[in-house]
Amino acid sequence: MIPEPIARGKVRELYDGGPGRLVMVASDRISAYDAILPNPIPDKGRVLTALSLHWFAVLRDIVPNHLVSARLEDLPDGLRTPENAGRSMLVERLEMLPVECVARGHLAGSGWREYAETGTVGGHRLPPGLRQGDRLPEPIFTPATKATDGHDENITREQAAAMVGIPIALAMEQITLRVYLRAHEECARAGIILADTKIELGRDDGGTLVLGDEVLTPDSSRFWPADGWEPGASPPSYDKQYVRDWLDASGWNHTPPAPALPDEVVRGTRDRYVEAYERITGRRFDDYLREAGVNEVGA
Ligand code: Q0N
Repeated sequence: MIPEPIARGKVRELYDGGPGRLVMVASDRISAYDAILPNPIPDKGRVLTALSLHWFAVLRDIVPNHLVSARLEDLPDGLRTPENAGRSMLVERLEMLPVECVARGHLAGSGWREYAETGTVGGHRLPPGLRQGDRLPEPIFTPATKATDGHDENITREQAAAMVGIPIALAMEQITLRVYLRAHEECARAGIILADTKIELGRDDGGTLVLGDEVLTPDSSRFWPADGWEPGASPPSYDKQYVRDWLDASGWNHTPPAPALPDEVVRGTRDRYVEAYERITGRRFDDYLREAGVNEVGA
């Protein structure tokens, strides 16, 4: 019997994993312009899980993480299915902080919009004359909260401190900036710019801050190819630009339901996700699939 999720995000599900544990399952659903597209991108959830596992290992000396096991054999009955191979993580149940931890090294998204209006991002005053996509003088911590409509709302460091207390707010900021700096360095070696990233932290039983959720995936971060973008325009996202370009050309007005993607766009998008994994980790995605036990036909 397949259990019901205890929480369902746009693209991931969270299940009970036994005492003190949860199971996170990453689906192949893809969102664009706030809508879930009708067709999945084959293996997208596995690519994102593989990337998270890579980053958890790379970041281990900066912050402990919630991963207990990514082996299918370790999942509880009902979740040990071929479909879940390579896309599931057994994790430690944490008390999540109510603040999304964002680090930005380039101006994009809501950071760019806020700067264009006010000259500041999350209370940080930035130099005048920056263009969309420009690198910041140094990375900044711009926390956010989930607004009631499900969107993230940027808050100041002071507002974050009022929510979690000053010591935790300072620790959160230090961890987030260290994670960004380390990952930015690793991505640069692979010819990829990490424009920004969002991490989620929680506390374990002992009160230690622990890295949760997924980390440094295309759904939580902006990855740009280091070559082939000019500041001033909207820089291409490594993975989804292909989908956005096709949706734009389709004439869809961004009101759900979104149109179905042609097979060729689905294939092209999958290729981009796999390429992102291979460039960032220096490993073959096929090897990940084999090691994760994904070889059954139709899995
Ligand atoms: C938790 N979210 C928000 C999965 C991700 N280790 C944990 N312990 C307790 N709670 C959570 C985690 C984690 N990770 C995180 N919700 C609960 C993001 N979710 C949305 C749904 O899919």
